[in-house]
Amino acid sequence: MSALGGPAAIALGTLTPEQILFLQSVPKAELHAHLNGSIPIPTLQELASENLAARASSSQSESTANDISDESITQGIEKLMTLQGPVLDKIDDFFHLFPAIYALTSTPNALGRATRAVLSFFLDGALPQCNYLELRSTPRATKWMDRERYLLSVLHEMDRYEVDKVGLIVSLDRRMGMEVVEECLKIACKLREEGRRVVGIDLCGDPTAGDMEMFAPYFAEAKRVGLGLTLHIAETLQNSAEETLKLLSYNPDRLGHATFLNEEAISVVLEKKMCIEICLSSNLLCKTVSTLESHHILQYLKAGHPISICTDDILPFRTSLLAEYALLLAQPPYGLGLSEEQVLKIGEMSLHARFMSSPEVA
Ligand code: 6MZ
Repeated sequence: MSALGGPAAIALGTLTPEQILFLQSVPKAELHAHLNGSIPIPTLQELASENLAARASSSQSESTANDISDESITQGIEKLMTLQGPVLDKIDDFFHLFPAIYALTSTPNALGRATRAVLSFFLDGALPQCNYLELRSTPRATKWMDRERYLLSVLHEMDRYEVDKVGLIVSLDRRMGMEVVEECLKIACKLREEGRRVVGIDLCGDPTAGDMEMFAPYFAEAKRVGLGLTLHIAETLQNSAEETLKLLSYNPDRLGHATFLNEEAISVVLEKKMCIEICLSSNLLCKTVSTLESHHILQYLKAGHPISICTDDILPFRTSLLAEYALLLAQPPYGLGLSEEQVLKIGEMSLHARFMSSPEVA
């Protein structure tokens, strides 16, 4: 809790103890959380100091080969530790936060520890954040592991939990080349066939990068083998209407952000009942939405359209799922002032939009 800051923490601070207990009791799913953006600060700190100590004791050439410099890691981690309130001037700044984190999760062991801490944050303790988690991550090949090993390290940590508690979404990055996309998809399908808990495919990364045409056969294949499909879409004003319609034509089950949809896109989304993964703090702090009152969540609530409240990246956004739900219940201007009944309904919608088909969630 001490790591909370920003609009969601303020909203949480305005609630009574009874209201907080109510939010904790709401059955809900976290469906949009990026692994490397969700590492709790103490774990990140541990990984950073171990990484720097290991670099200092190994030879200079080995520690810096194919990698970022010690200074960049130190500066990057320092920045992540000290982020407060409105974090970023614009969404582009957000993606520069990741190279330092990636340098700390580049071995199977470190990635496993980071995953364990993220799963524990969401699922453990007397008052877990959610009843069900779909955690997503982009398979990375490093000096110490290939992409399959990356996913196996994450899945290994998930195996500590019941199957109806957590599933893995494999993220494809918009910046990936065709060969890498193909490789990631192949591994995802293979692991799923082997009975591992890979539940879906995501498209993420810098919203201004990449050629969306290229993904067509891969998304079709993912759907064919029964994987869920969720796409980051229209996250910034720069995303063109053509690109958005192209992505919608792949028939995704869910959409990440969907902030800048035009009338035509909205009508497709409403007609096909595609669930919108809403990340309130993320949008406010990346400045893609200026105020809560102008957030697109309101139009979907009004239409009774399926949505799911999500955290996106608790590390830079200094939030939690409980704090995101506080933004629903808190009175304006700190929150949307929704009723408890509405909040319960939203929690129910998130469980309903899971990719994993399991009859009951504890
Ligand atoms: C788009 C995002 C994101 O996959 O390495 N990521 N992509 N929009 C966002 N909202 C602001 N937040 C995170 O987790 C980190 C990666 O997730 C994507 C970025 O590609 C980031 O590098 P993984 O576990």
